[in-house]
Amino acid sequence: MKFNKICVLGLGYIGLPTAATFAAHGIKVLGVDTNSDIVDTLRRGDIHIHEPGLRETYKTALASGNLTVSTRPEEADAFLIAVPTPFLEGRSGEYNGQQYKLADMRAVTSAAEAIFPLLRKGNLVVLESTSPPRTTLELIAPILARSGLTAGRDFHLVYSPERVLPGQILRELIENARVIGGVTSESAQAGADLYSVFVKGEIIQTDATTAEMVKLMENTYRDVNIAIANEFARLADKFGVDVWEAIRLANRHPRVKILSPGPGVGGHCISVDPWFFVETAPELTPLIYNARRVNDAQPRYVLELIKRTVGVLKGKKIAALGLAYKPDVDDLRESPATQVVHILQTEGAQVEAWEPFKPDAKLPGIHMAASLESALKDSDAIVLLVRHTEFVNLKPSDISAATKACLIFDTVNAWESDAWHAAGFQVVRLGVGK
Ligand code: SAJ
Repeated sequence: MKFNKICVLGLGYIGLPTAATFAAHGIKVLGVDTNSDIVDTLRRGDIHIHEPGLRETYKTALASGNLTVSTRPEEADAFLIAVPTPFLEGRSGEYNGQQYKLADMRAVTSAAEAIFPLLRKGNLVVLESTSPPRTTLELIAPILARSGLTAGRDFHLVYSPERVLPGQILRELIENARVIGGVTSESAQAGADLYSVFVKGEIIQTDATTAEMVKLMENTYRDVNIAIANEFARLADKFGVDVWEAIRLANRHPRVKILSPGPGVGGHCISVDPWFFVETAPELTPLIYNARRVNDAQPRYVLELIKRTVGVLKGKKIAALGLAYKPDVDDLRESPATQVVHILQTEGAQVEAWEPFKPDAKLPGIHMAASLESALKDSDAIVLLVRHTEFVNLKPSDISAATKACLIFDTVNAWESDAWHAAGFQVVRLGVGK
């Protein structure tokens, strides 16, 4: 199938790079976002999100004349839905007395409702947003049927998950394998034709519900594996073992690959997606549910670790290094580091936070320092929360002049304890009971 014009609904972390990449590959793209501030920013040639290389790709796409942006969709050969599916605020489900979170599918529903009046025979519609299993068949297809056309017979309908890693989106968009799940094999083929415009990785065709499960399985697998690493850290604390050393040795086994413990699991993918399984089948998902609980409890475990050494936190000044949800990104949303800061403050500590990737961030209730030095000034203790490369590279001499603190809590195994001990610091590492 040939595509002259496509319409991408949702210009966020996935939709914008996808729209820009299609346009840079010669396809006419209308990018649509219901937020007029975002559309205004993009029309000015600016971008509203930080992702390495995106500004350049977006500028190239604009300059080519292939990319335009609007708050409303138009007729096109293909429609891509890349809108957010966050948690539903203020409501949860319950199974056997245990609460679980629910997906907010309103943006997906609105996008499908915006498409159906424009739908023509032979069109392709792709859902990319992470969604609970059977969303394509049971939510999207019925809405699009209001056009009078039937998915799989009159138009093609596909679920194709994005699987790109924030920080490397533009490269992974092109190089990763792409799963295309069609409601029919002809739909899957139409989806494969579309993505083959720029995807260099393998394009694998399957059915829509399998593709939905694949996406959720990938992130759930990672979440469960991080949960077990976090439990190993707690066990190592209890048994006087260094979990990082134990993991390194266990990973010498040819079939073992334990991930890293830390202050918790953040971002808007791994800490969210497993709930989509729990929501649709709570009776089948005790492991997935409990892994989420373990990872969500990890910021509190960090607090306990700190309290064990410091005792009462009231009035203590703490420098928190790193607020991003993971290393070397500027994304602070759903970050376990910010949760640790909030919990420390609830216990009465005065926290100065330093985030080198977003020094100007304004987070409610968090005091952002203007520099590393000002975060460290007058601090009684330092807590390292994100393994940013520039933190890993810090040497004791880089900070000893700036602080009177000699107590360091390293939650991400960034610092070689011996060197810091030699410089007069006491280092308490997460998962090191020794
Ligand atoms: N984390 C650990 N220990 C680890 C690895 C990660 O505590 O060993 C933490 C991180 O610090 C972070 C969280 O987990 O807080 C998630 O980080 P991540 O790098 O594992 O994943 P994301 O959320 O940035 O991106 C994931 C990726 N999925 C997988 O690796 C299976 C990405 O490929 C997906 O496209 C993305 O979710 C998504 O959009 O779903």
